[in-house]
Amino acid sequence: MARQKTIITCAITGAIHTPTMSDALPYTYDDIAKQALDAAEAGASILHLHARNPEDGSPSVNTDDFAPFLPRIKQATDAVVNISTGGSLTLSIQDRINPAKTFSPEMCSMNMGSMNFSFHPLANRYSDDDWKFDWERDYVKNSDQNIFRNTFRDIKEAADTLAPHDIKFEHECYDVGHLYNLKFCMDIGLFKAPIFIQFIFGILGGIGPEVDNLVFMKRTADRLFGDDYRWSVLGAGGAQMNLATTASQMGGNVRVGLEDSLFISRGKLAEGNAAQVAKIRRIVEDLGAEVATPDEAREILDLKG
Ligand code: KMH
Ligand code: ZN
Repeated sequence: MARQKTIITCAITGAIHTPTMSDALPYTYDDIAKQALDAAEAGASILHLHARNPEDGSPSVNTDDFAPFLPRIKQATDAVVNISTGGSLTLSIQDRINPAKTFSPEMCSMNMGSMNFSFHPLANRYSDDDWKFDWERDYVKNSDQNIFRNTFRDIKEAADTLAPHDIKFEHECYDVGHLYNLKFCMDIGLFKAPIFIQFIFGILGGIGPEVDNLVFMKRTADRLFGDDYRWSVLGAGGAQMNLATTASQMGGNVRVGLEDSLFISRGKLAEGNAAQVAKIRRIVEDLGAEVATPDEAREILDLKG
């Protein structure tokens, strides 16, 4: 059987990193649009999008902060638009799903469990100047702001509200328990096959970025979902490229982008999203696989198109 092509998703800006961490992180409307188009041109067939407040780069779920760049992206590329429902950690599920509800994209994220959630400052530290943080202030005193809440009620609210829009979910699974949550939700009829799972490694609070863990997550998903799922891998931080490479060799799809990692190689910041897409595309193709076009991604993932 011919090997299925590899879908590259690019997550352009996210909500975890701050503009103080890298000059390349886009947060104005123009920059988000430009980097999204460059990423599509470089080979990304899916663009996973968050909005930010253009003044200070803080995460935004305000539809007024999506409206200036979404139509520009849709006009200038046929890449699949995927809108985040992750928003930021302190927001309610209603606020988080509002952009997807308003713009009804082909895809949106669906986070599959509650957890502690942060960028891993130690795993991504290459010099003493990197990623300074204050354990007492950032993690102990502000620990309520490190909880990413995705209870079953939240998941149901998101699924029920978005159901009429026929949006394909990118099921974000940050640990093996989230696969079991997803299976449970399928068993009770909340989500229907075929599903698309994003295996996520390297978030502080989730499963670590070791290849063993990728094999374990894949084996678990095979057991739980059989042929009813497609999958992709996202390594947060410095593990991004090696996990994406391994995933593509295992027959999976890949996600890169500055939402997930600011680096292009060990300790070196990426100049932009397109550089990461070009790098993983080169690796995927050098190792003998083919990259999917947006329409091929639509077919593989059974999108509304
Ligand atoms: N902002 C987050 C806490 C998603 O796009 O759905 C995680 C997140 C994932 O945003
Ligand atoms: Zn996201």
